[in-house]
Amino acid sequence: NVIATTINELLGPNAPKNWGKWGEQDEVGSLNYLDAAQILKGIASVQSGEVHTLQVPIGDPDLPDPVWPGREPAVRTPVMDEGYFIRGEEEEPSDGHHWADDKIEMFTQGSTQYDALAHYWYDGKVWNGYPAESTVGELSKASVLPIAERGVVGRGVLIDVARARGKDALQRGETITLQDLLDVAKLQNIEISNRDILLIRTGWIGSYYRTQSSEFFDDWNEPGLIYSPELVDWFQEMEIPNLVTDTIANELSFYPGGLQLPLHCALMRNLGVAFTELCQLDSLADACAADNRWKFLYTAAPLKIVGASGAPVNPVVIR
Ligand code: UVW
Repeated sequence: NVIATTINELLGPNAPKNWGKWGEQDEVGSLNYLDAAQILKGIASVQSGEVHTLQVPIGDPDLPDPVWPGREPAVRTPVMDEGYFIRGEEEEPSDGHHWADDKIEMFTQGSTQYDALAHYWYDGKVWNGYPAESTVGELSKASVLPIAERGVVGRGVLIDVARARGKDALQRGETITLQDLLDVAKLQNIEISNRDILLIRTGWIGSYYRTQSSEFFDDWNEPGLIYSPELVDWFQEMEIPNLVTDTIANELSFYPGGLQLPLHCALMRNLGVAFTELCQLDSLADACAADNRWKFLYTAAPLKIVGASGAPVNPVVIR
């Protein structure tokens, strides 16, 4: 029972990898699984035509955006509005038109977002074996841009762990194992199929908006999926293209022993699984539970930010 002190030690030299699977120049990884057949399966799962958007609001002045420690909530500043005319700070145009403009300052991963595949790494290499030096200044390989240019469309499946545990939300540090995922799928009477986009609900982000509690930011330890070799093998065998959750980090924030975010390394860096984080899944989950249909068309178009480590997105689900 050796306690790993580094990610490299935890995952080991034979950690499963999809490097090279889609060529030496690939920058979108497991999203390659989302071919035309998967898109048609997604479309075929639409029955009621109802739409759910999964993004949290950006820049609410009354409730700071939930962000990872070290990041700051977005700040929106109005740079033009009627006030400028009232205060005489803007000359009155001769044709009488007035207008509003805003600017926004935010972390590219400071809201619901797609991570670039080169967002997180260990051992000097990012996704597909590109050198860590390719991240200096901007991500010249596997930035979020190729994901944004591609777009993400496929069949999604929601695994509602919070509901299965009879809770509004999991607690800090509460774990989800592979067996838990499979058990909840069984309880929901569904099968997770190969190449499904996997959405996991913990209720965590929903609880922030429900309670509006500043304690949310204390004692940082989000609930979520916990690393195990079986879990990583399962993701690889199932060809899961995209993991979507309602937590900021998509996994238990600290692995027992203190390692931070090993699944970012095992799934994103090694297998090329796209990460969509910080979603609001509560209304989608209520709708799925109401008619016991947990599969749907999932679409997402992150913003095309050149060289960025992530980009805000408002995923749209159609049931
Ligand atoms: C970190 O980068 C720490 O987290 P995330 O991938 O959740 O943005």
